[in-house]
Amino acid sequence: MHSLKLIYFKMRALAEAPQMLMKFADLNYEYLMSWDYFDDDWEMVKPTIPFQQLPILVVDDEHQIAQSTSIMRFLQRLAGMEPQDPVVAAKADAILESAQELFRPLNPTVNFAVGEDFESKKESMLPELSSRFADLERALLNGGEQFFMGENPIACDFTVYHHLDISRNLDPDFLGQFSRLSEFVRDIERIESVSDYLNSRPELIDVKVAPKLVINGKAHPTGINKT
Ligand SMILES: N[C@@H](CCC(=O)N[C@@H](CS)C(=O)NCC(=O)O)C(=O)O
Repeated sequence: MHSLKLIYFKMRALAEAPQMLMKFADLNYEYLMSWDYFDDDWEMVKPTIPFQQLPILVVDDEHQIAQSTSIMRFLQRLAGMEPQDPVVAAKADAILESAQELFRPLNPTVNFAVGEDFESKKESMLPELSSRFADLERALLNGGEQFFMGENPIACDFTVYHHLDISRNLDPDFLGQFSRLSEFVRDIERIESVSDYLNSRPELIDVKVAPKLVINGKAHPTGINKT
């Protein structure tokens, strides 16, 4: 078994899907803030890691895997959840990449933007969000299964879930326009190991006012620095 350490910041963003997958697949891991793992400020750490951004997954205290979708594919392989048919695997990848493209500007806006800036970013991203959500809804309907690639969730499902979930912090009513996606979200949330994770993760509060994560009972401003 590999030792797994997921390194990230104080944000509800790219560390969600890998943690959901690891909980679902019962893979042991540690989640560490950048400053706790590297014992240094981000500006010192940044130039020393593969693509100068987080998350990274540190495997066996030796290998640093960068890029969220690479991390998801690696974890999926470790967990034996990877589709064996190359065509199915490629279609799953297309879902994964299409969901990952929702990251920006959705996640930074929810985690950091406030006031007028939040509202204007929200208004300008809604058409693009609407189009991509419609694509994902169609993929689910055409697949005719409970999850994107069958009766069990795999990497792409957790990545899609995260971006649908965080859209509710942008606009609580938006996801509801997509009934099949809403059903998908409920199905993911019904999985016990996943709901345990969702219910115990740091709460994201004061979105669009002064966003914070409540970690061990203390509210910390979202960000890349130790507080
Ligand atoms: N393509 C990367 C994007 C990673 C990314 O944008 N990371 C941000 C945090 S969400 C980051 O490291 N920001 C600090 C910086 O760029 O200096 C992925 O999918 O993992």
